[in-house]
Amino acid sequence: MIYKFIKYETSENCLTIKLNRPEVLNSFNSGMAGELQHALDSAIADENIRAIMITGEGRAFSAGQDLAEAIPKDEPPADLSELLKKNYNPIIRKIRQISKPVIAAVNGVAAGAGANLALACDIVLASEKASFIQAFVNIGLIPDSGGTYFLPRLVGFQQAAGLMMLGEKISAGEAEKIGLIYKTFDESEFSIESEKLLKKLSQMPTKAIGFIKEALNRSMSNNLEEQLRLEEKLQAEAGSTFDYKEGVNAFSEKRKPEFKGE
Ligand code: LHQ
Repeated sequence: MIYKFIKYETSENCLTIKLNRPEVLNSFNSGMAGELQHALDSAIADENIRAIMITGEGRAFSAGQDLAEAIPKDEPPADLSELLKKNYNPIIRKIRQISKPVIAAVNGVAAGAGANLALACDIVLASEKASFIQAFVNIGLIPDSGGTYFLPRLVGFQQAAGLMMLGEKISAGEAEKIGLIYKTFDESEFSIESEKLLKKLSQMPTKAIGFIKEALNRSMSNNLEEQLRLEEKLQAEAGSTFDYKEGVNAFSEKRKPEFKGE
């Protein structure tokens, strides 16, 4: 597929997906949402891809829904539940279900559904120039794209309520401090560090990372007993991979492991 609104760039076992509508701060029209879904499906199917990064072209990560498309002039208002069903929810499900690590490299402002797309990813890195806004309430809406699920689980009820109800911008540094994101980098280091992490993840035991992701997903709703049983099952699967044998052999032979993702 030839993409118009995103860039799809592979290198060795890495995939970088760049949201590419910089003139409107990479806000989502239906075309971009469809292309991102297609790109994630390709990443799921391509065994060669072992780590994925989502980032933005230009000065923003994403300003969320393209408001010009959501509120067309002289036409009846769009059905917002349909927009969520068709455009955003499939993206959030795919990010959580894909058994490969997905990094959000937040290069600039991340607002509305753009912020919550980032928060659905496994590891969120940000440039010190970046910021996060639960902008929905500022236009009379509620956080969507999984925001009401991920936010309280990431930062607790109080911080989540404040962020969602007030719709104020917070800096990347503040986001790191409250546990909303993993790490912030100086602007000069951000690209290099994001690439480094993407490459590192692509060379790690991909199956184990997929199982870790499954365990994290399920820990959101499981009780301890259910989680202990899940760990038994997933550890048995991890223990039958090539990479487990390779990891143990490399340790005893005092060499660097060469994981294959198998
Ligand atoms: C935009 C946008 C934008 C179009 C900047 N759309 N053009 C789901 C389902 C259904 C319906 C509704 O929503 C959702 C989920 C959502 O995401 S709701 C939340 C939607 N997003 C927002 O409300 C954020 C709106 N944007 C902003 O508040 C600001 O642009 C931020 C704080 C992101 C950045 O501010 P600045 O750095 O000052 O940039 P700017 O405002 O000057 O924007 C630059 C250009 O980008 C500008 O166009 P222009 O032609 O004047 O240069 C904006 O109109 C355009 N743009 N966001 N979401």
